[in-house]
Amino acid sequence: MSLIASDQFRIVVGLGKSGMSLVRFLASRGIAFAVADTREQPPELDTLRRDYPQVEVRCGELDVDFLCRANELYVSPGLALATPALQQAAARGVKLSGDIELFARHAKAPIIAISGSNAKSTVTTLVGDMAAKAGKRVAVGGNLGTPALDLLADDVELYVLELSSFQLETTDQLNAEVATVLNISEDHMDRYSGLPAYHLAKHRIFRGARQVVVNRQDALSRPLPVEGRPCWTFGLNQPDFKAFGLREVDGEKYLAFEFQLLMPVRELKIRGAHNQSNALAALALGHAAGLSFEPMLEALREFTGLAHRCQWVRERNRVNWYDDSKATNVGAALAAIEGLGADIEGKLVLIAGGDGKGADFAALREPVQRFCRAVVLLGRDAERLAQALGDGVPLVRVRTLDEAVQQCAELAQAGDAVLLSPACASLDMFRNFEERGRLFAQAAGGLA
Ligand code: UMA
Ligand code: ADP
Repeated sequence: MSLIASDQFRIVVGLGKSGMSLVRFLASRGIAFAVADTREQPPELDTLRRDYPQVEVRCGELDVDFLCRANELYVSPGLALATPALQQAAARGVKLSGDIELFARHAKAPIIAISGSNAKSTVTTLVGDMAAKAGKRVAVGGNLGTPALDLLADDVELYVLELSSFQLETTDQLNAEVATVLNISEDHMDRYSGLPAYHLAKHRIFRGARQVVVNRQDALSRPLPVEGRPCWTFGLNQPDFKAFGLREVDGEKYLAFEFQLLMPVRELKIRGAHNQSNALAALALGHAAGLSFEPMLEALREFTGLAHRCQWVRERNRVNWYDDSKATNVGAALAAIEGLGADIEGKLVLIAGGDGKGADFAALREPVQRFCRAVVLLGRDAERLAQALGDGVPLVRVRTLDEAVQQCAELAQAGDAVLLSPACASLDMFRNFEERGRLFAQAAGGLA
């Protein structure tokens, strides 16, 4: 592609999975573009050079003059918009955009858009399963799995997208059929000035949404202007109109819509109160999008949960081991500790720590003291966690995950559960949360 300043020239900034989806999209439509990445060896460089050898790529420190040759930059969700070179380009009139904005401009089928601090992947997968059961040609992806632009196809009848706050920052107008922010608790505080800025980014999901789904038990999930558009709610309390919730009849708990019982909770394979909330959220989203209850309930009955989300690993000496490596923030770890802690005969031996992303761990103190026999700490923020947890529960410091597993095997008693739910990202010690979970399961599986 020639590098001529033009009002029709784009630059893709960041050559990871989403950057590569942008490359495919722009190339397939004959739009002129180049690529930039601050890394010397971005992950998709070899693929780009092989498949699109004519595309100019600039690796290393971003060059503002180069960026200003474009009229629009498509910025990776992994790069903060506050990056000085991006801000300087914006000040010189270059528009900052992203893959989801481009997706929204080109999608012809309705979009169900799902954000929130936790439960996005679980609810997105559930809604996708429900739509498939209902016979829809559905495409599922976004922050989870396939990048959004790779989902675009003429025969798709429904898009189900998991969206992160990072992706939403560069999205002006999503125009979803239904949008939700499932819950809000602190995350990514290394990228935001505080909870209000993070909340603001998440709530961009509601721009242009025709219908909204709100969590009755989390006021921060409610968009300010709901007036004039249908609003459905979910929550673990009793539902009234346009609402999904739990109802109890003769000692049996049911998932319910308004005054109608849908299905006994015990038929769910996913465990814990947080997962009942997730099932209700998925029902609300599917219902708003016009799916009927029967296939949605069938999908719920079959769903066994995603890997690394409170996933059962093994039993040894009457101790169950669970991998919740996806708990990369405090809210997720809290849900697992409270959900599992209340569900077992004994106590939890918790493995926590890693890259805390600037989070405040104070909210863990009380539930940890209530539900945990001991906490095994590892990773970069182990000491910050130790300070927040206090001395009400024994704390054991280790250097490796193998050592953590050994310690847990010694500390846990019959009836207890060992839970890896780190409340931190994994990147200080592992390639990603999947690797952390896999190595944990491997070490636990290897215990005699
Ligand atoms: N980076 C640089 N320089 C660059 C570009 C990126 O240093 O020029 C670094 C940053 O540290 C960044 C990391 O590389 O965090 C990854 O960026 P990338 O552009 O290589 O990322 P992609 O492979 O395109 O992945 C992104 C999402 N990643 C992030 O938002 C960090 C993926 O979400 C998403 O699946 C993918 O697009 C497809 O849409 C991952 C994620 O961790 C799963 N998301 C966060 C979360 O879920 O908490 C928000
Ligand atoms: P996300 O995609 O938002 O990270 P996941 O479905 O992958 O969400 O779940 C991430 C973590 O959040 C898991 O560790 C899980 O235990 C926890 N979690 C699941 N549902 C909820 C919920 N409703 N509220 C709080 N935490 C939850």
